[in-house]
Amino acid sequence: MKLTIDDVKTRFIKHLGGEHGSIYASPGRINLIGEHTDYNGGFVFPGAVTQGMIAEIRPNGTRTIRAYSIDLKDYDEFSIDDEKGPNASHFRYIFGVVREMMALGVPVEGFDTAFAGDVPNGAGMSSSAALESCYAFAINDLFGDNKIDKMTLAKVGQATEHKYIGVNCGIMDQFASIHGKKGNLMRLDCRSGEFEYFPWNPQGYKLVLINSCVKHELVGSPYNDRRNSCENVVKHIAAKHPERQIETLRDCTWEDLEEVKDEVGETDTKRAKYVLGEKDRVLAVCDALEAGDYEKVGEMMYQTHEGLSKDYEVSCEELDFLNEVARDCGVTGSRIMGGGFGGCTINLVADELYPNFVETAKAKFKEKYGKTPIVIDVVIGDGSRKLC
Ligand code: GAF
Repeated sequence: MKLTIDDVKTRFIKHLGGEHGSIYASPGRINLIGEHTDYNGGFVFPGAVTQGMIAEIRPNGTRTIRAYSIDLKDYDEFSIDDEKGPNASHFRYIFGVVREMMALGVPVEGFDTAFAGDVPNGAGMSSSAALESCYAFAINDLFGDNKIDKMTLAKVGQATEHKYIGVNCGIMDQFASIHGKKGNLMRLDCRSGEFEYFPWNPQGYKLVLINSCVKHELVGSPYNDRRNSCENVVKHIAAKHPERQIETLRDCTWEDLEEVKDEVGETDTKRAKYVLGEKDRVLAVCDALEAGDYEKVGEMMYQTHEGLSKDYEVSCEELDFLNEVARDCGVTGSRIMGGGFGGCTINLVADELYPNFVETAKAKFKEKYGKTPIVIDVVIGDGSRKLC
């Protein structure tokens, strides 16, 4: 369903009554390369998309939140002072953001809200970050005089995932949702927080997502295990080199890994191996983009897929299949996008190969798995903003 502001406004009055509030939007994201590098202090290369979350919000001064999810047709009311919060995750995201903003000193006084989104759920396009970022941005505007900077707002969303949802994610998704800029990807150094915009206007190529519709769900998934593996490797390397300031895999070398591989075991070694490779690939992709070398960009994307599938083990049969189909169709680059365990592949495809690729991917996938994957053309859009 393509979401319109009018849909949200109509439902807001229907379910919450009274006068209109203000309307805010925040997008989902794609990521060209740099997967599972954010919590390892590395680089990521995301961009916001035009799909996102829209919320209407009206302060109510009652220290409660009255919230209606338009997509799920679900309503709840909860106090902002009761630490427990609501049970349903779609409301917990809002509650977590409110609590984190209050902890930063923002005088939230309660509000009525209705929200809806068109980021496909479970596609690895960060629908939850879109929701968190939308409320963090809106609360800063409505209650906080916009005093909180954007990176801190992104961290509010991340802390919500950690403390209220149980996913120990990195900063990429919330960063991209808040900072997105139409027509631009962003290279973020997750250690320093520095980033730069890269205009994304590849001549002769398109970016397209093929959604396997295998539900990607990071809550309760082995996502946190992957992070623990990386941190375990870092702990062992740091113990051997107290003279160096080793905090994440960003600070570690291939030689360091070689030194601890027997101590940490085969699984953790494989996880770290993927991360060290990915760290270099993001930088290689940036150089290649500057040189207009899309073949190189694509080669790196295939390498990432290989690493995510064989070493990081966050792929699934359907995503590996889509990656193979892309290769067979001559697609320049293809890989799993996002956390993994389902969701989409992201594909860099030459214009002239695009029609054949999407038709072949749909047909072959249907033949093998009995359902048609969803094709999503990537359009890079703006980050969090007030609509009216
Ligand atoms: C998920 C997480 F939320 C991000 O922080 C990131 O780690 C990503 O998986 C993998 O790159 O989207």
